[in-house]
Amino acid sequence: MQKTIVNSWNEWDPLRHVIVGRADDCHIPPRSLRWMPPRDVLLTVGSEMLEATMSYRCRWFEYLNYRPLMQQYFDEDPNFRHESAPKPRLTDADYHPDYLSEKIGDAKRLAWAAKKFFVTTEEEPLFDAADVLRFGRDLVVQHGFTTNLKGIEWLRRHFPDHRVHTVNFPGDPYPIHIDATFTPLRPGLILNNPHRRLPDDQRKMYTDNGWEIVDAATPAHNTPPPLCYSSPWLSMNLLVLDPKTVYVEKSEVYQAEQMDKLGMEVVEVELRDAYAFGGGLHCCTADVYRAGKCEDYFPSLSILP
Ligand code: DAV
Repeated sequence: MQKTIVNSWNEWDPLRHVIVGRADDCHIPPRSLRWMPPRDVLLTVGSEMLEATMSYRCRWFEYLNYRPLMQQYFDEDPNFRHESAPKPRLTDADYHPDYLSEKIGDAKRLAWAAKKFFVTTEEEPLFDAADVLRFGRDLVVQHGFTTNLKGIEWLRRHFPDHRVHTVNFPGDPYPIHIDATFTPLRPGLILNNPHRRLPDDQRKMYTDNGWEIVDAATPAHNTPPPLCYSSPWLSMNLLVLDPKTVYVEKSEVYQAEQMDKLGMEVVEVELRDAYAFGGGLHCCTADVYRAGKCEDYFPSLSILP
């Protein structure tokens, strides 16, 4: 068998090797170490795989699931770098008390999100890997419930050759992970959740470099399936196979239609019954190898003023 090579710099280059999460032995609520979405834990940047700090207490041990694979990649790929972000203490000081109380309505939540007042505090660096999107030299990170500003600062210091950008999507009352909100499809094209639009003052790097941000199609469902904690916008939690081909969940007919109109070949995958285990096609996978190298998709940022 061919030896593993770890190399992936963005969300769209031709995918050759991917980790696919399994829901075997899962319990809701979680009772054991097994949980599904590898995307939430593992951040692949070039030949490095970085284990995120995570910010939910119940996910503190999740990295252990992937250690056998990490060991295998370490043995097989002489360039592979296995990294782990400092494990957080996750004491009460990490969370605003009563933030998630059911007495707080959506209007208040939206006002809090607009003010960037989230459930997590700035006690220590926190991030989930699924809050990060990779665009070659640029990393785009959502500041929200699962990633705080110290977490983003930690990433900036950890990846000194990258530009790290903080983004917010004020329309989201529960900003957890960027991958049902902002989905790059290929160089120059990003889907954005129309209920969570990127604010105008954060669009400059995209418009200056010829990137188009289009509204994603409406999900085919009004509600998530039973026991699923994500929103119906898992419709846009796509997995790009290469800049012309995309995996779309089989029941998400409007999303598939939009992909077709945008010139992408659609491959349907039935996954909705697994949403309860942590998410859609992007969530339940983690890149190991995509053909291609680190490129600069935002050259205007390199020009000094
Ligand atoms: O819209 O509920 C789900 C993202 C899961 N990784 C949402 C975000």
